[in-house]
Amino acid sequence: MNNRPISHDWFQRASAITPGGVNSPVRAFRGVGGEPFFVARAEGSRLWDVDGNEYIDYVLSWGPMILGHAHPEVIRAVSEAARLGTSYGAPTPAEVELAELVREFVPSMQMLRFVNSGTEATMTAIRIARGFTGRELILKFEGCYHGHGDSFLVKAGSGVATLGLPNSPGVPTDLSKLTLTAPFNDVEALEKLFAAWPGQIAAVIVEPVVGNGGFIPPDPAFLPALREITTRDGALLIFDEVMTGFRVSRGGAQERFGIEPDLTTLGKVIGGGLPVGAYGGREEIMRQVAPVGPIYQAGTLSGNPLAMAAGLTQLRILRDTDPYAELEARTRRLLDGLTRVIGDAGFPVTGGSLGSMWGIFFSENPVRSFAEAQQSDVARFRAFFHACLDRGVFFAPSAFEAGFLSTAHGDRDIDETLNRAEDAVRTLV
Ligand code: HOZ
Repeated sequence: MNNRPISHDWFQRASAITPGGVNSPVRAFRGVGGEPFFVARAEGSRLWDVDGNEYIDYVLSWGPMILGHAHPEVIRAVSEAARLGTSYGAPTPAEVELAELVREFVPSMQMLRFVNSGTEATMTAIRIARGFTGRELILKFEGCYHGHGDSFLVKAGSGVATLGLPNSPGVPTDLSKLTLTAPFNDVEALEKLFAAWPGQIAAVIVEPVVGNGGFIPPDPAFLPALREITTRDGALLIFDEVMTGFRVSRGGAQERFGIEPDLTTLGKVIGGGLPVGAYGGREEIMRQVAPVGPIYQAGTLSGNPLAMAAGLTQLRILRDTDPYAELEARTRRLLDGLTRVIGDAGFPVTGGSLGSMWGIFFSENPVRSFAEAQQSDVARFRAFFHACLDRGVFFAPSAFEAGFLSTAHGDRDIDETLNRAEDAVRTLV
């Protein structure tokens, strides 16, 4: 904290007016101890705090900044849009253009609608699944986080896991009874739940690659089994691609693994750093949404012109430059380097990456489920996090969050990160 006195003052002031001093729990650093730094500005791969410290940023606003911070073309598009007005509450061409572009990337989203966050997208997706199937149960996986909607705060990941809160007070018991849970990557448990509740599960919702319980990839058989079981039973399959969308490949996890879900939820990247989410899927399902169908969802700021401008620009750049092979290779280099540096120092470590999403656990064995993630050495992660932060490398402040990489992260960033991590790891016991 010594080198962040101004952040400390802001944190004191923030804590007096906002719970935990932050507007989203994981940011408070409770998962790693200490106090968060307050950001002054960001550019490319770097962040600067109000004390003037510089960090190589692997949080990237928790995913959306795939082109790095303050990309000049995105900033120009947002500035130009702002001059034309910041919100109309009436349709604009940019909404149509962005929707068409999203569908080009993710063709299973035959129709889609924009909302303001991933949470709104997932809340709506299960409402649609329930309305479409006439069933009430939903099934999610332990450690997966689908935003803070009531139905999802059951054995959830992200901040819920970071703070060790199994469930949240305020969620009606009768509602949480409608949420069934199974361990990620456990097909047998899934089969058992479908056998116990035949024809009653409206949807299975999944992070196809878990990012909110730390980075946990699916076993090769897992997603195909999900598709097969849901189709057989008449339940919908919802891929929550808020983290994986435009990240693990151009068309998200569904493209990477060749599985077509019925509904998809997106967020983060499609807003280029402004608040946007989207849900969409098969046309016959989406035509149930008001005003065409009876399932209601609405939002004054949905399709906000600034967010559409940022999203359109970011996605157009991704389409035109196709940086995916390079991003993936560089992310792999970072991951291999980190696991080598930590392993060479004698600490058990495991990790993985897909596209530009990655993660490590201080664990002897590969991590396939949230229960296994919880068995990793969280105390050592905390020490590593702080040692890296003190050396100007910002990893997610929780053992249960994925990391990201942007096109602005060059080899120099990776080299610097690995040198600093090597130095940081020497401080661990
Ligand atoms: N739940 C988010 C990451 N999985 C954290 C959001 C934030 O603090 O901004």
